[in-house]
Amino acid sequence: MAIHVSAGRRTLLLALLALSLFQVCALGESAPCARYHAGSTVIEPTNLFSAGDKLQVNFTYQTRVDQFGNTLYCFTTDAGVESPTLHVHPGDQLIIHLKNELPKSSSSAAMPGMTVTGPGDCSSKAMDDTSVNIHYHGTNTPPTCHQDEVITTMVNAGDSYDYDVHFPTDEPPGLYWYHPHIHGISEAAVLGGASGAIVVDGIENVNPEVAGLPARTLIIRDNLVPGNPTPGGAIPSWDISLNYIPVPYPSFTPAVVAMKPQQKELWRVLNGSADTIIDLQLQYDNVAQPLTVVALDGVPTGSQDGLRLGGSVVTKDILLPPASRAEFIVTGPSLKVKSAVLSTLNIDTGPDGDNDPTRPILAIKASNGAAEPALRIANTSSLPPSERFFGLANMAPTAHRKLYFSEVLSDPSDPNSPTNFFITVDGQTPVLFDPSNPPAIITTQGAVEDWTIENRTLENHEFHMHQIHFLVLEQNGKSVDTGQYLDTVQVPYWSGTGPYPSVKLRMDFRGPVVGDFVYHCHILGHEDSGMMAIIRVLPAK
Ligand SMILES: [Cu+2]
Repeated sequence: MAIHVSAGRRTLLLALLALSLFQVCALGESAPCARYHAGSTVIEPTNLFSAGDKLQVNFTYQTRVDQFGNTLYCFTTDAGVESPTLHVHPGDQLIIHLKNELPKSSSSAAMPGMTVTGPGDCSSKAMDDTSVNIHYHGTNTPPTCHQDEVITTMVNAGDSYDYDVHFPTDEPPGLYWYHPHIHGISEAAVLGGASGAIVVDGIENVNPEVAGLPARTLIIRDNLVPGNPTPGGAIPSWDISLNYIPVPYPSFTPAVVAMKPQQKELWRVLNGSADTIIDLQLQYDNVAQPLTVVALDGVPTGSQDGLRLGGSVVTKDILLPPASRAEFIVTGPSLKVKSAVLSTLNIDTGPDGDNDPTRPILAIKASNGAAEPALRIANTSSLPPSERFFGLANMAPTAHRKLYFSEVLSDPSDPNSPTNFFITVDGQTPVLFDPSNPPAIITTQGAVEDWTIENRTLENHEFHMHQIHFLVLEQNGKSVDTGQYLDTVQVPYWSGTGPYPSVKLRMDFRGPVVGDFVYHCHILGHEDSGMMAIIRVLPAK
């Protein structure tokens, strides 16, 4: 059949062809799992918004090996959009139709013995190295089948699975994220890049300081360093990227963003790394700039315990353990600033820890003609939402527990044998995570518990609790009165002598969440090696 194209349409087609060629040129390698060249200008993830209390999206899970030999993974929509930012409101449903399009597994189970069986399973599957599921990190959604359940849900190559995740009406507005959570291969999936942001909209109603600001979503991920050089000095344990723009060793060429001079913007930064700890600092001509923090781990700062309006916190660096999020207001550089760089500062991870050195992430170019980000925060439109943590700080805890991180060589006589990683309730026998393990902790809905988490190892660990946030009460036995709620917190390494470093956390089980879910170290290499356990919350009588 002949196709007749009018002159006007021909011009349009040529323009579209030129645009697609430009897009291909901007990409280091293209679909699936597109990645950009080092030094590229930041492109925001596509924003998808809920309508009529629902956001519905189709995700395919795909993979390829890049030119460096790294295995990439990605969630892609029907329109070919990779890792979109999913915007919902409190009370919304997030519906994801997931199709696993990985090639069928050619190997046996990635974790022999990890076959999930028994009543209550969300999918009666044997795990293999293609298995995937989705964790809705930080959200206070139910840990039940087809929602935020990660112990038994596995979707293998060729299979489909429908998520229908119900956000509570009192979900704090802020930044959350999604990523695969299959025990044994979670690190590989997240290093591969299969992650994206979830935004619960409405932060302007809690902290009016952000109302009307242009906003950016910036996602830091990590990946294997090509060539596998031995970490140390300037050689990081992992390379990092920003919105899929690599910041590779040894050049550490940062990604680039253009801003109007001295423009105020809200930056939502997710440390979506599998293993890398980040300490953000913004420097203009080598001088650290104030960062006005408005939310951490999805919870507006200063909004707790009856103070329903949030309060900003000004700081000059922000520690972001893997999985953590910070939302802060940045004032762009003036035209006189010669060097404006967002960096991560060196992390002291301990004698057994990774090497997470200082390196730049993002260079800001001030320009009067700079385009504004696609997203702008709404103006304050309604009253602050109900406060899910109301009164928690002043409640009497119903239980105290002590847990600890530990590491043991799998063959104590062989220093080169793999390390087993444990998180254990003090008094119990350390056991590696297995989905068929019984719950290590059983509690009841309505409980308010104080947990002390000790680090008895020579490297940092990052305690993450699914389903609920916690209030940080103490660090190393000394009270901290920031009043901040988090879902992930760093427990620094033990030096080998003296008391174990610790944090004391107040767990809030007063909400609707019941069922089995997990807590673990969010350095995913540690989690995959056993550092995870199950808690069961029984319904209130
Ligand atoms: Cu750890």
